[in-house]
Amino acid sequence: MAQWQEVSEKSKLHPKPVGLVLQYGTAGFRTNADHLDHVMFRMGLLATLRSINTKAIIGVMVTASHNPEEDNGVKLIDPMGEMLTPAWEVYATQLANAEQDHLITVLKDLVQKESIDLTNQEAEVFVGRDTRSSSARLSDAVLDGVTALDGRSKDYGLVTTPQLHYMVCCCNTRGGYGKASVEGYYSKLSQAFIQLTKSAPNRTDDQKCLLVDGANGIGALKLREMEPYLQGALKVSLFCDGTGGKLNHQCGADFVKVQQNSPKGIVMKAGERCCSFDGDADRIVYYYSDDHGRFHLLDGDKIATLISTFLKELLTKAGLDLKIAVVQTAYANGSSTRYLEDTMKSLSHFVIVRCAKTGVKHLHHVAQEFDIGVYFEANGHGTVLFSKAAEEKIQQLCDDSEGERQGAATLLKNSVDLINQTVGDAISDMLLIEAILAIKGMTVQQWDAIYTDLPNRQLKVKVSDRRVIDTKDAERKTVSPAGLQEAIDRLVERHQDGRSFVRPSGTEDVVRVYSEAATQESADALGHEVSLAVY
Ligand code: NG1
Ligand code: ZN
Repeated sequence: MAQWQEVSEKSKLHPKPVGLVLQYGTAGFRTNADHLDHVMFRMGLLATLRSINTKAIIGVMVTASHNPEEDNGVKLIDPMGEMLTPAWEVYATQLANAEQDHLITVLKDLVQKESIDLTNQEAEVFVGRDTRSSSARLSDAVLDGVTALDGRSKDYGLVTTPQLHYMVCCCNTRGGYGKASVEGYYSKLSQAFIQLTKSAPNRTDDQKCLLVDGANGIGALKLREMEPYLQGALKVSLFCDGTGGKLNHQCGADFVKVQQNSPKGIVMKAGERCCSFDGDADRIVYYYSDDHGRFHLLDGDKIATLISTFLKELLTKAGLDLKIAVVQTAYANGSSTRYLEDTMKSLSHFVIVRCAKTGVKHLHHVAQEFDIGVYFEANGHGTVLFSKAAEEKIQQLCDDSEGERQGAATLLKNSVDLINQTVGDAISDMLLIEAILAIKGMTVQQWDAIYTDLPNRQLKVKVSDRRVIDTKDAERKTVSPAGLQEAIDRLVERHQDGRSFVRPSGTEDVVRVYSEAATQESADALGHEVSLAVY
């Protein structure tokens, strides 16, 4: 078939380095940008086949999120704006690793296995990219892949990852989710935010100010673009906006979370609200400095607690009997889980708490089981999902009720509109948090005081082959190598409130070690001891 010939010819322009093996990890492929040209071309091919297979638009985002500027990566987006289905991750890995002269065979196998009819089938792929210097040429390689299989493509250029997820969802729902343009995204979110914060009339200008660390990346660019749409309802003071510093270097959500410190060079006044995005703006963490200059982090767990409490209170006021769950990972601070499971129950704010494997695709999947699923990784990656039935009930109550019930239903409706349900979104999450704080008249300190985090530590250990570590129970326990779990158990026992687990990273060639305990010294010691047991 002529088509295969063309693919074969074009693929020679994007040659695979012989012997290079990459895995579709926690969030797609990620490595040094110099090794990714062939992967991008092939992901263009894969997205085109997926588009034919699902009869829908598929997204390809070129980004390596919080990794250093020198790295790059690619994330694929399925029809409803969710992450690529795991079965196709396997194809993605096979395609990325096929040696040059084997590529067509692997493609034909895929076409046969998925019964894809290549004749007269329309395919469309949306492509977006972050601000890395390598992203433009790599997204061109994706577009080449789409063209090689006669697919149509739309290049959205510089967008945040969640913006591209939004575009894919909007188009595949024929506008049901919003208008598929960055302007459509800004308008939808801004309108919802303005409506929500109208319910907080006593909010002062001081409370409207927020310091935002844009990680020197795409989030900074896009937030600046969005500002006029917010019509002064939120005043943003943007730093690490890409004009001076390097992407993710000593700034951004990952730096702040892992270092448990503010971005380098930022001056924070006591009590001032600050937040950091990551390199593709799908993560956010908040923080502030207290009167003694001590740094306080409000991570994904604190965000999930704030949002779920807010939604639960509104459901109670609206008299809506909807099941709400909070989905966390093993990295969730023990205090947050205890608060959600015990304290909220004692306050009659019952929420279901579940633990999923690391990676938002796993949390997203679990959250879909409930009427309302609030999911966040501790690192600040997360969102809220509403079932169709839940959205309909909320809408109906807005139309049919009055007084306090209608007020609560309207706030719920505006929250639904403000939330990017396709994936974690730093801009959307930031606006939701700002609206909740305004409506509740809450300072960042009061939010922080909901519960006190257990001191914790995250470490990385380099081993020769991280895949020898296998885990179970949502990664909270190891099953191999033999004896490791017993060793961890013995170490944990020696520390008050101790908890620790290890797992192979899906984005870096390391084993991650997490530890928490009653004091920072104890959490650090436990982390160190467990690292030695892994090594
Ligand atoms: P890995 O490298 O698999 O731990 C990291 C984050 C994940 C997720 C992905 C994708 C931690 C401990 N892990 O995964 O939560 O966000 O990157 O960006 O933060
Ligand atoms: Zn990210």
